[in-house]
Order: sequence, then C-alpha cells, then structure tokens
Amino acid sequence: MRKIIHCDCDCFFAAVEMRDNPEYADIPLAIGGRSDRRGVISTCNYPARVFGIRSAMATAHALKLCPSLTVIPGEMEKYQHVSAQIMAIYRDVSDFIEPLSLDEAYLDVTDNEQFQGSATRIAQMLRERVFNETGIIISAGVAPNKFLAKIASDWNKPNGLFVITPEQVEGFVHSLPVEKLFGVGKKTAEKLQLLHVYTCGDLKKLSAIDLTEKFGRFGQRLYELSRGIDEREVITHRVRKSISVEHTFASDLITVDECLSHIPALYGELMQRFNKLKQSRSIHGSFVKLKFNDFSQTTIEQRSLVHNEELWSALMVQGYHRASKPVRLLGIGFRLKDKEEISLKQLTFWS
Ligand code: TTP
Ligand code: MG
Repeated sequence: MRKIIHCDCDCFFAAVEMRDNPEYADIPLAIGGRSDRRGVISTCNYPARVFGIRSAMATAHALKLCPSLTVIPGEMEKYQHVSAQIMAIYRDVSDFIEPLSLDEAYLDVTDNEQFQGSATRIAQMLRERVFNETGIIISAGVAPNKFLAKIASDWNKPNGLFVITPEQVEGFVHSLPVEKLFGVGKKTAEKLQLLHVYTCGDLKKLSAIDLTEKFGRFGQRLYELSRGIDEREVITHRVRKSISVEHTFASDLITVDECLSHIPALYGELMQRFNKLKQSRSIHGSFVKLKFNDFSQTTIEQRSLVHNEELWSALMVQGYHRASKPVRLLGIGFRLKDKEEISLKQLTFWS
C-alpha cells in the first residue's frame, strides 16, 4: 500500500502577484492577455472566481463578467523561479517526487520516516514550509494512490488538506461523480449518462466485459478507477543534464578582470554541488553564462573532460567580449553525460 501526497498551489500565478503586490490581495485579479488582442486568462484569484472567471476564458468575456477585474500580463520567469523554490522544498522532504507542471507535484512518502511515517503530518509540514519560505499557499491531498491524491488536493481548495485513508477509499469513491475521473471528458460522461451512470458507485455495477465492449481499452481503466484502484508509480527519474551555480551582483562588474576574479569562488561552489550529487556522473563539458546590464545573456561552452581555472577563464573572456558591457550575473557549470544514453548505446552495440 502506497502513501501519496499531491500538492497544488492555489491560483499560482495570481498568488505570486498578490504576494508581491499586497494591493491585489482582496480585489478580483487575473493574469492574462489583453482583451483588445484576443487574449485569454491564464488564471485568476479566488475573489475573481466568484464572478465565474476561469482559466482559458477570453479576457474580453472575463471583463464582461466582472468589469472591475484587474488584468495583468504576468511574468513567466518569476513564476518559474518560485516554482523551482517550491520543488526544491519537496525534494528536500522526499527523494520520490514527480513534478507535473509548474505548480503541481506528486510525492511518494511510503517509506518516509518523518513524523513516524504519518503522510498527513508530512503534508501539513510541506504546506507550512512552502508558505513560510515562499509566501505561497498550497493545497494537498493524501491518499493510497495518485488518482485519489490528486482529487483530494482539489477537495478542500483553497488552503486545504484532505486525506483519504485506505479504509475510506471505498466510501469516497462510491459517490464520486464520474466527471472527476482522469480521462472522462464531456463525451464519455454523456455516454455514461445514457447508461444511467453518474457516480463511480453506478459505474461499479457494470462488468469489466461490458465496459471493454463499450469503451475499448479505457473500459479496463474505468473498471479500476471506479474501485479506487490506480497502480501508477510516482516517476522520479529525471536525468540531470547539467549542474551550475550563478551569482547576481549587487553592483555591475565593469571590466573583464573583475569578472575573472570571481571564478575561484564560483568554481569552489560548483565543485561542492557536483560532489553532493547522489549518483556519480561524468562531466563532458563546461560552460560559462554572463548576463549583462541590459539583461541580454550569453553562454559559452566547450566539450572537455577536464576542467580547471584556465578553462573557465578562457570561456569567461570569450563571453565578456561578445558584448563588452557591464555584467550583472555570472554563472559556471558542467554538462553531464547522460547515463541512460550510454546504456542504450551499449545495448544496441551488443544486440
Ligand atoms: P492550475 O493549478 O490549474 O490553476 P491555479 O493554480 O491557478 O488555481 P487552483 O487554485 O485551482 O490550482 O494551474 C497552475 C498555473 O498554470 C496557473 O496559475 C496558471 C497556469 N495556467 C495557464 O496559464 N493556463 C491554463 O489554462 C491553466 C489551467 C493554468
Ligand atoms: Mg494550482
């Protein structure tokens, strides 16, 4: 029996904007494209949802529903940055994490020993840590599988925690509307209604053969989901392709020598991070990144198995002279050999 937590930020893009601009906190706010350019809403905060505004709605329509709606374009880079911070908290708590999008992830905490193995208390701790460290509120669902954990995180949104214990699965699923099942869209729901199936309880009355006849392979899935069964694992093997460190300076670096003087510190930090990697990985290249004071940036890299200060310096000089402008950020990193690629190649070689 697994213990799965699904975490999902509340009105993510809007939450970041409300955090950074408190004047947005209590007014209807949406992130979206301009109505005069046929833009659509990416998301909106909960005060805006009272008016019926939803993701993917045309901004022009949203403004009809709520003329006082504040619509702002948003800043994807900022949301990516906050997302990376939140995912780092999840990774700190569990090695078994599967990010699904910028604001959503599954964690498998079956063998996690924190809080005597209580998934509920781990989820509560995650919610507190994310809020304390990033100012963003997440809702979490705890259940014995992915399918139910995802439904659970939505159940008490916003700012919610909902737990489905193994004993509660049968009762919970019984009254669950079939529209909540992954893969059941409008068409399938209509088809099911013709069979007088509205809830998973109704769905359970149909035999596996019946379901396969009517829905093909998806019929088998419906048979399982209506019984609260979902064997999918949390997929964790994200292959890291590079590792890097970077530093943004309080005041710009003007000369190339100033840039070069930061190499030893960056190099030391990079080696520290590299040595902390869980699996040993081979380096097959090095790169330097420079961001200039006009926010343009450049990366120079070289395939090489060896690395030393001379190599970094040569790359840094090359990068600096691409723009010869004051520098606001410096980064250095390694490209890593893809382990899976190697084993695949070996397989084809031997077969
Ligand atoms: P969601 O988690 O679907 O939505 P949300 O976080 O805004 O709201 P909720 O409280 O219901 O979870 O999506 C996460 C972010 O992805 C969302 O903030 C904006 C973006 N997004 C789009 O840009 N377009 C879309 O159609 C959707 C659904 C989301
Ligand atoms: Mg969300």
